[in-house]
Amino acid sequence: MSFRLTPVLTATWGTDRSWTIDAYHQAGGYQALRKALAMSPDAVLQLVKDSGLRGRGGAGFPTGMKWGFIPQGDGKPHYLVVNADESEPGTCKDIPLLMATPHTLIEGAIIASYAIRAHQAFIYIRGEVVHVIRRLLRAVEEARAAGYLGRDILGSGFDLDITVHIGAGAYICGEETALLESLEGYRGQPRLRPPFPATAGLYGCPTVINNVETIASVPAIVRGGVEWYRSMGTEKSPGFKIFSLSGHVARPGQYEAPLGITLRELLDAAGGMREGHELKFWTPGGSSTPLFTAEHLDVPLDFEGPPQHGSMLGTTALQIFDETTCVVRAVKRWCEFYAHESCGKCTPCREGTFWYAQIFDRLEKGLGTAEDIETLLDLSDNILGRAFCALGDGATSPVTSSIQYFRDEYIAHYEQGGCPFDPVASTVFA
Ligand code: L3W
Repeated sequence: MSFRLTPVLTATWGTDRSWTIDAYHQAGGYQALRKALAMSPDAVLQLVKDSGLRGRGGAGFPTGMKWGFIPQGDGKPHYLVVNADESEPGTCKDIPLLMATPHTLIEGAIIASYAIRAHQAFIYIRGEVVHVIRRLLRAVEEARAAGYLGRDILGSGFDLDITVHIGAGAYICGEETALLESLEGYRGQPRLRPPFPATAGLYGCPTVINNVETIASVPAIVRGGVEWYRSMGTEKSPGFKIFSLSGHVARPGQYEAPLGITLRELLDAAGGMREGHELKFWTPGGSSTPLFTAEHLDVPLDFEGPPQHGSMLGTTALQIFDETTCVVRAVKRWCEFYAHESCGKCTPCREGTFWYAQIFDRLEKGLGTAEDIETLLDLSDNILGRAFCALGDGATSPVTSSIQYFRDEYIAHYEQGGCPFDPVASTVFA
């Protein structure tokens, strides 16, 4: 079922020692770097702009435009920061990429740094993934030993070093400005934007922050060219993307496909729902995007999103749930996550996510009331657009969309005095 799959980033996953520099060289690795260093930094930037590559961290912001915001000739140091703090619920693409082919990220980071004229890059990686950190550190050492990092890279006159910085396991540090605070040694809490990092980022200097998958896509674009890249995906969301399917599917895993593919097609590739079960609801991009149902099976998965949601594609973490799942319990778990991970800086998010968790707990225990649904919607109105960063907004997505599609299930919780799914749900969520 590979008719719509486009393995580029994932092409060598599962092959013998794919993470080593030797295997990466054999697959054509670091040729893009040679090509890029033979171009001017501005030409590399223009190529990425023309490709239409969009950020893979959740917002889909045009990568070339972001790089183009970095002022040139300003006399300040410029920095590249790679956001490897993957922690959005269901999101599991960056960590496997770093395990399988860390050199793709390193090569992309060198090319990106060259384009924005940065001489220091940081990879901010979450602290829990010790095995990934070890592999990444080893790969950076290999790249340095091969002359791809350090002074006068491949005789080009360009100097760059990469520092791997290990975070301490806070979801908020995936928010770009909280990440910068953490990198500078402060408590990870978001900064007010503007100024955006592109003008005042790390240590107040112009900084590009991109997700792992965004930067890892760059070498293929440099090698393959704009036309090749744009031959995949849609006009406004070109190229390929790793879609992570988890939950009640026959073959969960990573499926690299053109943007604009649908869940129906991805499910075909993944062997369908687990046997004997039906799709009930799913997340198109982690828990911070609105839930979808079976009626959205043919929605193109691109960054435009369906107009009725004004939604983003998020991190393409497709969590698939069948009819055995209690939607209220699933949303409760996400709300507990947001309440736990809220940094507490702003009241709407700190208090709102705490209230969410309390109300869902009541509903699940059979202590809910008829007012709870309206209270949840009212709370959502007071968080959305009023929180300091995207964490609060994201928390409202599963709440409001689940009430939109499954209001009856909420009503059943307080009318029947508890979770109608309890006997099954206790095994599903064990
Ligand atoms: C300069 C301007 N730069 C925007 C830059 C900005 C940022 C990028 C996108 O949140 C979403 C969030 C989560 N001058 C600029 C500018 N920029 N205007 O463009 O910015 P923005 O504000 O649209 O989004 P964001 O703050 O980066 C990201 C959602 O992703 N999400 C969660 C993802 C979680 C992970 C993870 O665990 N790894 O990725 C899932 O949906 O809710 O809405 O760089 O500086 N005028």
